[in-house]
Amino acid sequence: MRTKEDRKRGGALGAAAVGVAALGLGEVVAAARGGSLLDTIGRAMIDTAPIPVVEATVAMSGRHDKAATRAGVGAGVVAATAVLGGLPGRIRVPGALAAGAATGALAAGRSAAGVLGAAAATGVIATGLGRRPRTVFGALGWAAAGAGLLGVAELLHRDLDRKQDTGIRRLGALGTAAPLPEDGLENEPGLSALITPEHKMYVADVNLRPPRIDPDRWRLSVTGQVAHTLRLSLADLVADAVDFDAVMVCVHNRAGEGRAANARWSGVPLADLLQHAIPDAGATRLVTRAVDGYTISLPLAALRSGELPGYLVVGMNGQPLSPAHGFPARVFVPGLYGQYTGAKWLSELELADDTHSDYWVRRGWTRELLRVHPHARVDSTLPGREVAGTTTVAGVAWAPPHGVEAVEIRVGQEDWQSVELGAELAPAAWRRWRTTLKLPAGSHTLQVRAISRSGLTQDATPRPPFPVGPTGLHTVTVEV
Ligand SMILES: Nc1nc2c(c(=O)[nH]1)N[C@H]1C(S)=C(S)[C@@H](COP(=O)(O)O)O[C@H]1N2
Ligand SMILES: [Mo]
Repeated sequence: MRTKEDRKRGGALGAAAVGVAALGLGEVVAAARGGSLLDTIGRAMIDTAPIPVVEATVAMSGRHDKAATRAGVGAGVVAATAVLGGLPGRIRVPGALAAGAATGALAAGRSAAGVLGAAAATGVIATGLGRRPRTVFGALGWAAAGAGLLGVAELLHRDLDRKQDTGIRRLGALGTAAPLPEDGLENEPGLSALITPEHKMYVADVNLRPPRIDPDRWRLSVTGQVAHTLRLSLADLVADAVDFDAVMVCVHNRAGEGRAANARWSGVPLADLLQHAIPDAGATRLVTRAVDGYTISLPLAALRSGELPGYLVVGMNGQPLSPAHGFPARVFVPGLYGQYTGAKWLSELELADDTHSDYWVRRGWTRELLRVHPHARVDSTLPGREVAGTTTVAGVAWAPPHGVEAVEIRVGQEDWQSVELGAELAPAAWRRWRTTLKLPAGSHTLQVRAISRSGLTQDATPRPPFPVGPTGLHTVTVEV
């Protein structure tokens, strides 16, 4: 005999299964319009989460923050449906409609596809909770239908991604195929590549999926307080692009982490572009605005004087930008943290005055430009190949835009000693380094620090990314 408790439990399971089905239909409906219900809800959460929550999530989830957020949102929708299913019969459907309306309101202004997805999911929940599956088989049926629909949505996204990739590939390589640069530290096992391949570059942004942009229809407008409004096509920009080598670093990159990448970028110097537009006298900031609604603004005077060497970037490592890294164009100022360096997926450059406030500034980050702190990272500690009983330590260091003057290492509390540096690609690029130590048997703590050509020594005090960027030394332990 089924007890009341059993029925309740079975009911929650059935309601959760309805949640999976709702999510599935919501995702298919949104995907048919190029969007995603989950991603829209996730983005709304990212847009509104208090800074300590954002910081904790970034610190915990590392490179998988997007997958973790999406899974968390999906679990949340299913759990919320189970809770709705537990409500007394009379208020179950009104409750579902209210929750659906709230979700639709979150999605409105963010994604029309997300709103449609929310409406479809609400319809499934409102109907499903009325005639909720009462047997395990019934629940499995709803869950299986939901899983199938999620699979269909994924296929639709893959198809859109394939079309985007084809569009990008059609553009061909950028510039002449230059041979890969070398710095003399080739063949060092475990050491980062001098130029980070695109697929190994970290991805950091507020979206769960990169926006898709049709290169043929895309135009960059230069607007606001300017004498000449410009509308530029990708071909216009590619024609004026020059190559430069620089490291991009996320402000969340703590000592030793991998949220940094060194690339050969192609871009149009912003100083040149601004000369064509002729900013009004009252304009003080260049707002880089993206299709994801994100903005980062930069001080105009420093861009025009060259003190901030900014570029409108259209290529990375000889190829157009990839979708994840901002196709078709982004702004990059070597020496500023990613969060301050300019937007990916650019839609507009707007000349504005100081009343403009950026996405992360409105959220509590400083208005001051955050400059990349000098940093050295250990990539590998391996037995020396030339002399038995030695340890070879190798890594990368950066101090953009001035360059790395020296990298030093210390064993335990011993004196700092200099290491061998690879050839410098460019002052704004990262520089590889290597040294061979003779260490007695046992366990040793190694620390490294970078010294910039502008005279800054890497700050050893451990500090978290918020509010001015992390400091502290990369510390590793080796067993000999
Ligand atoms: N449009 C847009 N641009 C953006 C962001 C974003 O969320 N949206 N994130 C910024 C941050 S915080 C960083 S660290 C860099 C990361 O660039 P990458 O993903 O190519 O490494 O992009 C910046 N540009
Ligand atoms: Mo970042």
